[in-house]
Amino acid sequence: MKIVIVGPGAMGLMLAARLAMAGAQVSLLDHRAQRARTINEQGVLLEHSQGQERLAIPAGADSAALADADLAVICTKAYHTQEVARTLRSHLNPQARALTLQNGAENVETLVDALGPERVLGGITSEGATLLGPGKVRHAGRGVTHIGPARGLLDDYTCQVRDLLIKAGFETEANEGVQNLIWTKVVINAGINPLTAILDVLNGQLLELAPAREVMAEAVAEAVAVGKALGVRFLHQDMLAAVQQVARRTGTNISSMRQDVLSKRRTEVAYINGAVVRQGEQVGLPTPVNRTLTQLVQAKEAEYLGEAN
Ligand code: KPL
Repeated sequence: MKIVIVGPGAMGLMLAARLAMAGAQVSLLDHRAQRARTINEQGVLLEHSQGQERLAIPAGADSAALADADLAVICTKAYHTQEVARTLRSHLNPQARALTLQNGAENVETLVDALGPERVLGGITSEGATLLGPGKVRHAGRGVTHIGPARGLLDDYTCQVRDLLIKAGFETEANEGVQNLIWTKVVINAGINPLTAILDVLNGQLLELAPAREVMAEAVAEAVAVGKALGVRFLHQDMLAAVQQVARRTGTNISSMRQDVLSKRRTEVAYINGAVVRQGEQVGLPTPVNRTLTQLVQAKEAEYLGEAN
């Protein structure tokens, strides 16, 4: 299976490296040509608990690379999904499918609008990855990955992708009901990401701070209530315990939102806690804690991006 990973951020690089180490045919697609050239020249450097590997993984900025892919794995920020969906519609091989492993609540719908439900898989992962620089990533904490077809019923293709991820060393399950997966991850990110960005701490440190634990519990309770009102069946009965477990397992990781704030980049808060607020309004549930977390992260963003963002 020829795999094109769209977006060489922390997760994209870590996946590409692990897949390449397992012998998969993998390449990276970036919208920034200069960064793609750097990765092409220097390879991908993966740091992990046992040491480090440098892997030669082809990288480019030409969407034509999608024409002979069998699978496109989307790892870009959620605010790029519309643009990625348009690119996939124009360039992705018609036999190929797209798997989104992005953070955020609405990526599957955007890809389905562009490609149709039969060509889209959604997934979530709690693997921790920290971007160290262009083409450089640290695999900082093991997690679990779940994938499922947007159309609903499990099929051979989804099982093949699951087997590929397992071969690359990821604990992976294939599930039906992609919205259950996506909302499980939205709740995890809503509970961890903004607090780590606001307090400027590692994921694991949240559990050591009593006020952070309290706010996390409130944000999670609101997000779970909204998900349930939307008909979501969460992967875990006790979502707060699940969120705390992810914070523990990725304890030394810098959450993606904190990485964004530290690098003065736009964050995904509007697609995580902001999505909880929007969907809460749809189902008539108040979400004051998620609203406040969204506003606080956006206030930080405004300090470095300016009010216009
Ligand atoms: O998904 C993550 C993120 O940082 O975006 C977690 C699982 C919280 C790991 O840091």
